[in-house]
Amino acid sequence: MGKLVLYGLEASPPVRACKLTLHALGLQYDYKLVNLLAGEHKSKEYTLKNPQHTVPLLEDDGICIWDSHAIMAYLVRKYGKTDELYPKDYYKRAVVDQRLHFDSGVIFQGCIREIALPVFHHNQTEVSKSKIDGIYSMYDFLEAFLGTQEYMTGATLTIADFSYVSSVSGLLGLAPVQEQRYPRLSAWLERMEQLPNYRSSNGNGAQMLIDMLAAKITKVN
Ligand SMILES: N[C@@H](CCC(=O)N[C@@H](CS)C(=O)NCC(=O)O)C(=O)O
Repeated sequence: MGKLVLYGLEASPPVRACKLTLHALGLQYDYKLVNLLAGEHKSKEYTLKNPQHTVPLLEDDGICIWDSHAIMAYLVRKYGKTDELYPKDYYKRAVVDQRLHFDSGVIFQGCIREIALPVFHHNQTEVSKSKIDGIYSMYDFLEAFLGTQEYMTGATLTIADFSYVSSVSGLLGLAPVQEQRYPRLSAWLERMEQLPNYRSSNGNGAQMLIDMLAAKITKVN
């Protein structure tokens, strides 16, 4: 097995999704902190590894992979003892892939980045109500994706659940998931919180993001 290094910072949702995957697979790895607020991701050294200058970045024996969804899929394919977290079956994999694309395009880009970027990089202190409404529309989809199943793609846990819990858990300060309106989503969140290592892989970092947003945002209008 190669030497794995994960580059990231705790508050970042996609970094936490990779940490959940690494722990689920029982993989040892080194963790290198990249301080985005200090601009460390724009350094020459880092952009040589990841020209897109995002975290997470995974180094596996010298090869570099970035984007959490690509990293999680790679880890399961290469190191998983079974394919359960990222099934080989064409249809099951298509469902997981659909969920992952929804995370990239809607949950992370449309909800988290749209709010976090102006707040952390342009000192914006107000968030529009339409952005909060957008989060609730996204929750409506997640409630529908769950249907009567326990996990985001069916009866078993997959990397789609890691992706979604890392994203949604950081938004709970701005848009709490009310049990009455979202019974399936709120039960799923509780189920995910029972995962071994949940706190160290995701819960603590999600709370950091909630606190960082709360410290900056003074008004929703
Ligand atoms: N789709 C990417 C998103 C990665 C991303 O945008 N990460 C943020 C931190 S949460 C970042 O690195 N921002 C710095 C930048 O874009 O320069 C993934 O899943 O890895």
